[in-house]
Amino acid sequence: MTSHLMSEGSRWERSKAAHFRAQLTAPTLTFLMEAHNGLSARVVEDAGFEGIWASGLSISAALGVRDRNEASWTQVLDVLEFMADATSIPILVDGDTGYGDFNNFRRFVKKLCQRQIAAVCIEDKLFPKINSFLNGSQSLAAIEEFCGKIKAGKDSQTNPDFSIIARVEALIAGYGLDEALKRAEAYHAAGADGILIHSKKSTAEEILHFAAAWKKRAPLLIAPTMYYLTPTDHYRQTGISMCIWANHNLRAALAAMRDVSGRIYREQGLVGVEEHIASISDVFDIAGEAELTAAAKRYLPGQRRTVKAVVLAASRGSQLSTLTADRPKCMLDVRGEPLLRRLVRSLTGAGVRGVTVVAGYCPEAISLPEIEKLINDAYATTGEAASLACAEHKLSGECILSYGDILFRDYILSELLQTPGNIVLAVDSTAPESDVKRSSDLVHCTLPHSRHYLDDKVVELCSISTALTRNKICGEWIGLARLSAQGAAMVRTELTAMRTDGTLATASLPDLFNRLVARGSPPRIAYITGHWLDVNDAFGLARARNFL
Ligand code: SPV
Ligand code: MG
Repeated sequence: MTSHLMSEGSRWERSKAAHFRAQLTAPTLTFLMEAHNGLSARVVEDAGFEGIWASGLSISAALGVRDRNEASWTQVLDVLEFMADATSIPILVDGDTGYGDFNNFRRFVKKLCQRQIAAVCIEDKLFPKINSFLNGSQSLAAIEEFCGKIKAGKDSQTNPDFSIIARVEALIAGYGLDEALKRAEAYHAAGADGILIHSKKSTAEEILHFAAAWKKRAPLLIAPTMYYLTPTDHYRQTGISMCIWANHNLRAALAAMRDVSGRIYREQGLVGVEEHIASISDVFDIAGEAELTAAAKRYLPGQRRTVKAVVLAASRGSQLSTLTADRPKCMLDVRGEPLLRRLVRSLTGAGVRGVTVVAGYCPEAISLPEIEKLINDAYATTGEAASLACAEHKLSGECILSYGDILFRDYILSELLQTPGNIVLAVDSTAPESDVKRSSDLVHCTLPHSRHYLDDKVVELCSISTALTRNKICGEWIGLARLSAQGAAMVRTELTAMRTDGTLATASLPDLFNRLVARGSPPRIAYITGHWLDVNDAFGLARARNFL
């Protein structure tokens, strides 16, 4: 195949195979580490290895079958595809005996090239093979037949850099050095790119004798599973090209899984194992969540921002009487779900990531998996600004600020996210005509709501208070605000100033916004018309039930 006809995939295929071939023919010793699925392959690459041994024993064991060609070649191919997709280093596949005769092998080779596999190793035994360390018949293939298989493979590879390693099993089958050398010579002459000489002895003696007699006629590979005591430098000195650590990830995983399963079974709990196992975020990391986040920023316009949220949910809601005897009002049940869960779902549904809830009254009653909880211990004697100050370290970057007792239609949050400004307050302009509640955060703004769809005049806050003269009221703040990164910094600065001048403990969020107005940094207004509610009393709770 000429290079201009190669697909995008083929060019990458070629580079992994070329990398392997360069390692194979280099005068230095390269190490290949065993992997048996996408995860373990990624672990191998992350550890720093330059190549992977896709072990037949390990892949079989991970699939729950014996290393006797019980897994079909297409099943193995599927595993290899995951491994190749998960990594960028070359993979040498343990191809057993090639899954049949020369014809089966050449089809296998073509498929491996398509799957970006760099090289395959086939052993000179008979199908179905058995693992070299099992007692039982290790019948060798006829030399001529095996040479034909190697030739067929070399003639079929669609990537010129793909390598075929011939594995000599003469020592495993109990033949001597001469038979091993004769076979290696024949396989090399048939076109093998390298020779894997295998041994089940507990010392490296026969391997080192073979290497000395072989005299680097072709690259030599070994898998010192049984003769693991031999210092690695001996292989270097003997001119061995590749050393395969053949099954150690599978064995490590087996021991660890047994240990953790046994312990959880015995202890009927997770406390004992938690600190000994990988964290969930570790699992997300190795699966590549970070790459997806970065890609989403490139490709999804709606996800270019990372917006966090701080929800203030410290108060009991004393007007709710016994309903909040054992929980804060944000945890009141509204049609089968706590208010706060609905709020958090609205936030995450709009793309907000990282919701921090500041609790106070009955903090233990606030338990939602997708939030981070902070506690304002002094909630009984302090106000909203003090609760916000508990989450001060979260006020960096873009941030939604919300009361914990509100519900709103989703479009209101989208509207808020789209309104430019450093600090933007969602203000309901319908409230003054309907039911202005005693405790409402009423706002006076630079302009009333024009209600013209295309009106994009900038409206800013003049003042916010529970007591405004009627002619000044432009609406009610619904308890939802957006802070840009700069807005978050402004709020942090103001909280510090309030702490310094002693007003922080008792201040409300409206107090904070009024201070920003006084400083010449008034929050901006995003007008809305209804479609939200807050829960202050039993009436509010009933409205919440109807709202849904
Ligand atoms: C494998 O890893 O499947 C091998 C090497 O073939 S060994 O098990 O050591 O024979
Ligand atoms: Mg094998």
